[in-house]
Amino acid sequence: MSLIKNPVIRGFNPDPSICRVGDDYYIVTSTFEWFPGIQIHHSKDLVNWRLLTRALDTVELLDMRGMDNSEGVYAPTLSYADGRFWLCFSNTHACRGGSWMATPCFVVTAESIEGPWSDPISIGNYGFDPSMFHDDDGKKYMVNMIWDGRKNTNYFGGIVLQEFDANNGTLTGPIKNIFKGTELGCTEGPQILKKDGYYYLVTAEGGTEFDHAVTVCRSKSVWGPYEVHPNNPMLTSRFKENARLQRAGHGFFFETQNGEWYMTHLCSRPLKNPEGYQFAPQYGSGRSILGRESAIQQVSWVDGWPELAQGGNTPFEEVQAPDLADCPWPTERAQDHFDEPNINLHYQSLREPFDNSWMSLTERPGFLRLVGRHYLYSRYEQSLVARRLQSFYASAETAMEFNPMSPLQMAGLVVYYAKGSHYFLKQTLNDNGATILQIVQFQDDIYDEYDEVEIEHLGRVYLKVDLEKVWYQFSYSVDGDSWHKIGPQLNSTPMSDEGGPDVFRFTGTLVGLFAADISGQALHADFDYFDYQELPDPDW
Ligand code: 6LW
Repeated sequence: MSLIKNPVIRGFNPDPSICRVGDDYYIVTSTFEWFPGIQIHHSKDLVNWRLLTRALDTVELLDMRGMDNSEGVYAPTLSYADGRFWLCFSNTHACRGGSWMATPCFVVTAESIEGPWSDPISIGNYGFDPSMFHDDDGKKYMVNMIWDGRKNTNYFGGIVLQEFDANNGTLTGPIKNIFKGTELGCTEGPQILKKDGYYYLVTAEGGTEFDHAVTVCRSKSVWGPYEVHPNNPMLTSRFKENARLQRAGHGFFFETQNGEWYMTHLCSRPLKNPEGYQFAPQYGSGRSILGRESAIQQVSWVDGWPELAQGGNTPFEEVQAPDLADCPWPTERAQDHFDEPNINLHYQSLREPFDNSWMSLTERPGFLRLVGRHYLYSRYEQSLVARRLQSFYASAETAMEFNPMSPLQMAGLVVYYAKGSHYFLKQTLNDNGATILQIVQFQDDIYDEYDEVEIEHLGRVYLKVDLEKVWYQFSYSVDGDSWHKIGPQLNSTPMSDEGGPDVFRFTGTLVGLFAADISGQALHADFDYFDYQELPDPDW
């Protein structure tokens, strides 16, 4: 019998929402400020998952210009009814003070999971985790968290329900607060499931850090009153420092075509303090450098309540797979030579779509050309093409051709968590006009440069970064053969959800290629390939 190995979708894939249509399973996950918005993953056996597509790929569908770190798309939810997929999401602007967020919420629909998606329809701006419940009498309801806006409630006000008139594309009738939440607080991520005459309202509680949890309650009426699960929370890692999957919460239940029950949830795999290295103590003792990830548990129903089939309420790393035929996906090619007509699905850009004005695969066939724009420490117009780091042991390599004429022009290889939290290896000129390579470390919004290395410019330079859990090491080569380390080992853990004082750290680390030019000349850099490799991980 096969096993499901958690997390099933690794590296910056939080807030999973699952939807089964026939024998196809889809999980959508949050993308925050990364474009295109909403990752859609596909599986036929719950064991093997592949990234299939992303939904929000135009500015009309998702306008995130100027948004800050960890703003943008929060907790999308996918459902299927009336021959269509329904995808709800919010496009969130956060108030760093914490007391409110501007959270316009939308639903888009499509007949095919690969789109095209309809224009966004507004479903209010109560909170940031909207979902759509399709009742069997044909009615539809928008379910969402609502703000309270006061500090003593942690700003969270419970879960609201309102009917959605699909013919007119509008919310209609009364809005009711159907669940104030339990003492765990921070009630969010609501979704409703109907089973055997009960409405089950499933929410995420405790906050998405180490106290996270799945809360379940049920009612005979969709409008409530809802009673809480007798063994609530039915899933959590809180107070369980030894649990390998931490921060478990934000779940939802689903049934296979053969009547077996499972649930999805988010989790993280925080790294421990390396020997001799002190974390800033105020942010806890673990660091999630890959962000939050998606996992699956088996579920059984006891007296009309869902429980983990393997017992207890701690997430399991290995879970019995359902009785479905194995469906592995072809191994993806590690080295991308930029010789396909479209950019590889794994890449994302910051806040804006890929656009010929700044990136091209055709200007010079076989190369990715990036036109230098703003520095990476900006919320506007970065020329950055990046993919998720999805393993604690990985490497990324490129060959770059770039001819800077000014220290204000730079291009290279970057590991990026947030605009004030990224490390890069750049090629540029120094003030003497010599071509140099240099490591830059941005940490907690503070910019640091390491010693520059002068290179004789040969038109092409090879750049590489290796990740071994808590350490990044950059290196370079001028012939693609003999490699030289550049800069010290850089600690990976400040680039994590817990790595800084900003509470809005919800994403994960990406590795990518960039070009920047603030000289006004919009100089381009050409990249011949990008080789991302995941290496064996003895721990996972
Ligand atoms: C998301 C919320 C949550 O909107 O974290 O863990 C927020 N749950 O439901 C950001 O991902």
